[in-house]
Amino acid sequence: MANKEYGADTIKILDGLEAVRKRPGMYIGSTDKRGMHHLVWEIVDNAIDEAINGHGNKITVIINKTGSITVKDEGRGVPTEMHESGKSTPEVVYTVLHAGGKFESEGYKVSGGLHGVGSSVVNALSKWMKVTICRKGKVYEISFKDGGKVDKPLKEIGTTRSTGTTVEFYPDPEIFGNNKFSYTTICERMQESAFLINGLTMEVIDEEDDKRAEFKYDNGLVSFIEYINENKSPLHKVVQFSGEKQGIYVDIAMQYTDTYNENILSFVNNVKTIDGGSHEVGFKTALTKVFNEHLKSSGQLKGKESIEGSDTREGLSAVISLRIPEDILQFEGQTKGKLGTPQARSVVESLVYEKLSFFLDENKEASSAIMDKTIKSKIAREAARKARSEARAGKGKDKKEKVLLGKLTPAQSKDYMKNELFIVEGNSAGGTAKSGRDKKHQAILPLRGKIINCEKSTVADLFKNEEINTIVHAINAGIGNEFEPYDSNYGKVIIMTDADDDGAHIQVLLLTFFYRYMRPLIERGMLYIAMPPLYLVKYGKDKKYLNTNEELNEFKNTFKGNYTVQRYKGLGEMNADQLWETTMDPETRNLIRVSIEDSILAEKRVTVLMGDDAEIRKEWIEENVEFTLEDDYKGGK
Ligand code: 0R9
Repeated sequence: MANKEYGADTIKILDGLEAVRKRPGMYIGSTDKRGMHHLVWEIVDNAIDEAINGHGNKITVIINKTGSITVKDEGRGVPTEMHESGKSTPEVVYTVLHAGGKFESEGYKVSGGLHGVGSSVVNALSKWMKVTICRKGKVYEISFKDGGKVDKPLKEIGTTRSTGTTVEFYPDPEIFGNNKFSYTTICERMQESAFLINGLTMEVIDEEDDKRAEFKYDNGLVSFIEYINENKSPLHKVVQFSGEKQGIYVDIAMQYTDTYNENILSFVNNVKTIDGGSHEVGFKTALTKVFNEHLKSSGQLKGKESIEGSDTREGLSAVISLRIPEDILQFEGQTKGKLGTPQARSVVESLVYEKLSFFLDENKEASSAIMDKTIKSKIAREAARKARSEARAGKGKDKKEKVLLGKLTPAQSKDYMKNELFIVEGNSAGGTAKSGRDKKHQAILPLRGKIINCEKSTVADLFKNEEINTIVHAINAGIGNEFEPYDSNYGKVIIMTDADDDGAHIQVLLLTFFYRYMRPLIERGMLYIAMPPLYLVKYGKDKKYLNTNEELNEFKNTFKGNYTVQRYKGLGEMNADQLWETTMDPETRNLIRVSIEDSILAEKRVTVLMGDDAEIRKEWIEENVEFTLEDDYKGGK
């Protein structure tokens, strides 16, 4: 770059890109793995816009071996003409902040909205970027380096019969460290987009792990619901309706199954609204209203009887997809995952009210199955409420204290987010953990009885389960729809079980519970699994804890001299000091943070593995689980 002279315009542009590099969080939310994937969504969204506008119906994403990523569309190609500034249009699009808007024709920007920050932001945060454009019979290329500086200006490099734009970029390691792109995360997002945009083919290729997936659906949201409910038993065919009011276009599909949980997914301009918002409120309000009216007119509800919203959503899977013009688009919340636009509420509410009432009147069989389920939910909910209030009224003590008395050993600090709750398998390990812990910040809750499989239980059964009740009261942040992770008594909830089959079983039951009833705890990264070591090896006066069979093999292969190996089967085999040192001390322990990488897949897994249908479970295990002998490493068969 030596001696290169910049004009005033160029300096302004570089200042703009530099501002992005100084404060990436302002543009893409964060510089972790999630932020790095935002770069991909940004470029993919531009490709989707072109497809929605009717140009090209296939988008390909390639995770390259080198760590760069390629996004390719088959649209018209970014215009290559000279811009009035004397630069080529692609140079402007990829270096000027918010340049896209200046070229936009009306209604251009259809996808995005959540981020929608522009391709230049991706360029600013990349070590290098290369854009290849096939347009009007010719191939053009332009490349950038070091956060958006032009490396080679736009140049015609050949001829072609195809059209489209290909963007390849390498996120700057100075900003994103050595984070890697996740095939699963990208697949989830591409599959979602394929569901939301009829006929669009989304291809994902992982060159590093030699994996490939293609998603294309011709029945839009109906296909989406069929996919979500694949392993469940539906009560009726998928209901789908769409309509437009006040410039807001609404598309909804829904179906009830014989399960107990609700699964509502919502999207705005093809981006998931993870925290819901006005559209979901409108949907739920309409559901409650329609169901109450329907049940009153059929005589299933009498006088002042009514059902609550939650009754109408037991076993419901629904996808709500909105297109909202940019000028009235508002997002709220810490991660901007909640739709604010107030009109969305009334538009969705009136549409759902009208169409769902019609559907229920016209489809007697489906409506009676759905209404029966709702009434059952109401009865179960009232029974649970009664049981709870009787338990409370019976004894003088405050309910929460009573439930926790003699079970929870609390932490002393009132700095809740710094506190940790260890849910420990068994009383004896609980006792060891109690003496080994850091009293200030660590609380211990030993589990005595069995945890209920909440995938096979109603909410009412759940409240009758003492262990679950204790956990709910200890965390003290509500449950189900009312769960609020920021009210939690603990910043970390840590499941600590033995490293054996029973321990794994308890883990799965607890994870199912947290997934179904305290999911935001997982989404906010507050749920962990403790990893007690598997082995203690002693040599001379020294000792070492080993966490896996691989570590043990490595030790055996490299250590010269005498040693003994002790296999820990249970937490109870360790004394308090050992448990602290290996599993509880924040300085030395290993924790696994529980996360949901692919939420739809997670939903399906929980249904298959924890649900009623043993046949599907057997099939899944046969297809997906590799059986190995635990003691294989001994090689002593
Ligand atoms: C692989 C990722 N794809 C893109 O980023 C992409 C942007 C883009 C595009 C147009 C077509 N395809 C695209 N792919 C386009 C073309 C025309 C008009 N508008 C958009 C046209 O042929 O007239 N553009 C997005 C912004 C712009 N082009 C520009 F106009 F600002 F340059």
